[in-house]
Amino acid sequence: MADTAPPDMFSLFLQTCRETPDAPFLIAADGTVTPYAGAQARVAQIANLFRAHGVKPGDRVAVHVEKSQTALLTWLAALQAGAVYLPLNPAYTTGELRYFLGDAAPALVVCRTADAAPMQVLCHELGVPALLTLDPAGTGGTLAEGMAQQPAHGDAAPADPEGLAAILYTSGTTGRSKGAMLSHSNLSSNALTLRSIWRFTAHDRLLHALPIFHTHGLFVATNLVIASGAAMLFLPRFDAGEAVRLMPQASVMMGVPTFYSRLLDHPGFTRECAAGMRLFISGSAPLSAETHKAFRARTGHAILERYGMTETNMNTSNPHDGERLPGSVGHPLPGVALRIADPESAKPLPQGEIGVIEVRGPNVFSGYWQMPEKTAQEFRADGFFITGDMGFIDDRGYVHIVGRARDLIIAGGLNIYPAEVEAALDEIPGVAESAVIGVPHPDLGEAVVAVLRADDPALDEAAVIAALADRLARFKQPRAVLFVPELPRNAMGKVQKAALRSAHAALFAA
Ligand code: MCA
Ligand code: AMP
Repeated sequence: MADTAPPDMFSLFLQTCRETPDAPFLIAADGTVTPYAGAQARVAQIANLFRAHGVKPGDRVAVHVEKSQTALLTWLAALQAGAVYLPLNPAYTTGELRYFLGDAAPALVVCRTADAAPMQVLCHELGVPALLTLDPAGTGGTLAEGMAQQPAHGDAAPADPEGLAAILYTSGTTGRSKGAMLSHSNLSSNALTLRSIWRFTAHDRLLHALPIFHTHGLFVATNLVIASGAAMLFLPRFDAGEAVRLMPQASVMMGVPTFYSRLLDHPGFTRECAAGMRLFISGSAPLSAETHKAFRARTGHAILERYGMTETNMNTSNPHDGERLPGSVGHPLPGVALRIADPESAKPLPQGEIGVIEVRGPNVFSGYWQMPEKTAQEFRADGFFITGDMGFIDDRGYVHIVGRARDLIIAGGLNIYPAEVEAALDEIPGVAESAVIGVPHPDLGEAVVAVLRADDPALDEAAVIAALADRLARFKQPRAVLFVPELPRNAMGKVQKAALRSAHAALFAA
């Protein structure tokens, strides 16, 4: 933990820029280096452009673009302008965006150049006053052109460390997605804690292949690199071949479990390839003990698994120096209180018993955007946040996650709530009822499967997938659609998802 009160996120960036302006910050796949001073200049240009488009402190800035260096710098530019950053998965459809933009009411949207026309219509409909565009490379579009006309310096809006820095939307088990409100100090305290426990220094080079619209790639990876004055080998997406090619230039990698299983499937991923690395970190979904062991056998490295949530940033981590236990997410971070409680009575449970994981600390968000009742439901009276993950603490203090109290599927590190997919399926003509489950998948960990009762015999899998195209981002769409005469129900009439999961557990068996 930081010795003093955590700073605001932009001060953390400025401090590194001041101390090591010439140190590399972003390194592209072709080797081009952007030093901290260069990034600072580009950030100031973008912040000035945002201001020229009317962005004021406290306004939301929504960004729905492909990963690029410029896209990443919009995060820091929003901070410089005193705005609240709202990153959105580029896979979201217009329907999904309408909700997020309507709810967050941003002052400015940055979208892909190719989406300019439909986004203009949407912004008009929702009363969003300003729109900028950015191409996938981050070098074209009105944002790239406009920033070039702006001065490469400028003041930062005064920031309150307890003020809002970002809103990240998470889906819900029922109803509407919720915007998790994250303060500067939520983010900076977590970055400083991780810097210390993972021993990050200015010598580190992080292989960054994660998306930048989530906590993992944006906050855990980027904020930690900035807080350490380290560099990132910044790749547009994860590709095992590219990771193998660039790994000899890196010292650390962060990934979801799929990254590690895909690396193990790559013939070029050898002990020599990983010899210069000091640390591999995994999170966002369970890393199987088999992958952990196979990775260690191949490379000699024990992957360090940690556990977090959008609402809480990082909560636990396996030790840097002690034993990294396969199948466990390690110990609570310094400054984070973690307990296991009975989900119904909320009573803390004795060590070793399984219950819901609850956390409290400087990392935990302040609540959901404009949803005070929802926020109140998910906190205990003493300030602990109810994660919805089920787990226990073993006799050595390691936390183990054994399941989820929420009906949630995690595919390739992305969360999918069955209720949202079921609602979209039920709207399709010919679907009488639906149940959506997650089943084991060799590449993604879990995959989405829809089980349907249809009242139109002509309805088939292709028609169902086609009908979902405009409603749900592709990663939420089922990988298989199964038709059944009846859904299994219990005496209360509730669909028995556990029975469906076990009946179809081998659907994607390798
Ligand atoms: C892509 N597709 C997916 C996923 N990703 N389907 C299900 N689950 C996914 N995760 C679909 C595409 O729509 C496409 O469909 C097909 O799969 C191939 O797409 P492609 O882009 O080639 O996939 P990929 O590049 O191989 O991506 C898979 C991936 C990626 C590398 C696992 O999804 C990824 O980088 N995931 C990381 C997510 C992440 O950062 N999560 C952190 C959340 P089609 O071909 O049919 O059109 S933050 C968090 O959870 C907390 C805080 C924490 O603890 O970190
Ligand atoms: P998100 O809502 O995208 O922030 O996802 C957070 C969820 O991801 C957590 O509530 C957990 O269910 C899951 N998660 C994150 N890290 C791990 C991990 N190391 N092991 C198991 N589940 C994890």
